[in-house]
Amino acid sequence: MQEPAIITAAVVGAEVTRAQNPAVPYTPAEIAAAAVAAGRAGAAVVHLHARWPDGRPSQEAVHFREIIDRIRQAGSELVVQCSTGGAVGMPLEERLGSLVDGAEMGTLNLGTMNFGDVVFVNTRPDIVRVANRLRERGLVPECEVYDAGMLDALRWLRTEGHLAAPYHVQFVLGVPGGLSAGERNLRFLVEGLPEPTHWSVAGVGRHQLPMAELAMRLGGHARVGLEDNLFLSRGVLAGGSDELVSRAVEMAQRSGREPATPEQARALLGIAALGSA
Ligand code: KMH
Ligand code: ZN
Repeated sequence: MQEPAIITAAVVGAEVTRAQNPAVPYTPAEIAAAAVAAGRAGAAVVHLHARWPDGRPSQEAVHFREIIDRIRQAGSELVVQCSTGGAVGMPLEERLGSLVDGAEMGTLNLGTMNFGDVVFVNTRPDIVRVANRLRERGLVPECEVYDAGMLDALRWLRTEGHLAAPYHVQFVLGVPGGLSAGERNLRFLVEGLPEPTHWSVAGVGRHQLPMAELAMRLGGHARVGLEDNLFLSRGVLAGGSDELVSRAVEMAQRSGREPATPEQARALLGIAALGSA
């Protein structure tokens, strides 16, 4: 029996706009609805960002709280993962505003890199600060790895005692400035993990669904959604992240795996059962 596949839905992000795809959610109500729909389609985890009503990225606690409250009010048991990456250019303390009560995981971006034409800054002291904040708040880190050297940062954090299991690794491949998406690169990264751990891949743009399919075959997990990709197929906009999740579910099943329920994802990722804290 193969391990269930954890599908993470990245429903909003910080960069994509409604001008690019009218389905991009902005308000807390819209973001929560997109998350709930993704959960119904088979996602176990939601990767959350927030927006101001005009679409600008927000790391305001009040926005994250409202989104999480609405997700739970709708009866969804999705694992809630809050972004500490925010948007390029945000000061680190502002980025940490997302780590509100109700969050179960938080992202830990493992290095500074070109992010398109701008620089996404994550100095070593920044990374340590985020890791410490996640630990203080009892959140399971998701390590965002955009390039091979970031696995060395992961190893360093482990050695220095800033990071301990359980943690999850997300290979975000295809960001202009990071490692490109492809089978050879993914296999190399998985082999380079410092210890056996659950890993997932988020392919950017047209690489999203092919990388999800590959991850399903290789025994990993996958992230899909509008944050990383606006299209269902060439020239066809996705009507929502839930449509992309449905595709990932089909891919998992073709590989002989079932999509993990939120409860199964919590067990796999070392997160306390909902309501047990
Ligand atoms: N918005 C990107 C610059 C995360 O969520 O932790 C960073 C990002 C990573 O989305
Ligand atoms: Zn993100």
